[in-house]
Amino acid sequence: MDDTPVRLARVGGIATLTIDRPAALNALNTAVLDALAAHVTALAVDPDLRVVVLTGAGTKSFVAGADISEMAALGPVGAQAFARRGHATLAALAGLPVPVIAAVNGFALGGGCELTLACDLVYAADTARFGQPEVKLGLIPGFGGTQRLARRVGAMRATEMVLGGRMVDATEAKAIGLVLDVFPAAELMERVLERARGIAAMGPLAVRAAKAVQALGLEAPLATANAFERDAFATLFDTRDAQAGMTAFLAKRPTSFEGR
Ligand code: CO8
Repeated sequence: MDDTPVRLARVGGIATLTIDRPAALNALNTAVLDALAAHVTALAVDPDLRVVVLTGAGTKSFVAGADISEMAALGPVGAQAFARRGHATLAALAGLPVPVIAAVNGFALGGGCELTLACDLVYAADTARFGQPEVKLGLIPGFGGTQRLARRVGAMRATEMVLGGRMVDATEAKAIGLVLDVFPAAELMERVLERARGIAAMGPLAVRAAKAVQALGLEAPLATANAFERDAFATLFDTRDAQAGMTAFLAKRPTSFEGR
């Protein structure tokens, strides 16, 4: 039996990673973080990869946070190492060259909410609930939640979530920009895969360039960011995909991209 805590399924260019520890509501322990990191490292250098979808096993939880039983035994030195492991894994996930989509099938709490924040697109089941409840444990978010949450939903809403530990349901999560769309739980994966297939059908070099330019640009002054865009735009004209895409448009026929 395959007992890895993170399963990888590949259909064409779409890789689905499923965090599979349902007995602990898919909580992130060292084994899960290491398995996730190993998959991400391999996917990062896969030229045929188009989209990554991330979800949790079962119907109740996406990820209910960092593993509290593992954390309870840590002192500051161990906690520093655990936080570094989490930060490195989430940074590698966020830094994948293709879009990463979270399909949030239930609780996304603490490190689970932070995991969604490292994804480019977040879709949720109507049963999903989000929160940063670390303050209830006498802690603060340790996998980037104090930083990425404010960048995604704005500082004041993030402050309320991080300081108050209140959970938000899927409808509120959509209203505040934590989630892009909410689907009936039974339809979540199919609807997310539909979106993933839509992106996977686009020019893959263009999709990668758009993600990279936007991510870099958001960290840079606007003039620098626009310069990144101009260069990436121009470089794409040297690809067969761009030539094929524009030629096909003018000939009024569909294109299939080669990724070259
Ligand atoms: N860690 C470990 N085990 C967990 C976790 C978790 N985060 N969440 C749930 N479980 C386990 C429960 O202990 C339980 O195990 P068992 O059956 O052996 O008793 C099983 O999963 C089922 O959980 P419940 O019985 O509690 O299920 P309920 O439906 O009653 O409640 C909840 C569901 C509301 C999700 C509840 O389980 C809960 O509150 N979980 C904890 C949520 C939480 O506080 N998450 C944040 C953790 S802290 C964090 O993520 C910090 C991230 C950065 C760390 C940086 C490192 C230094």
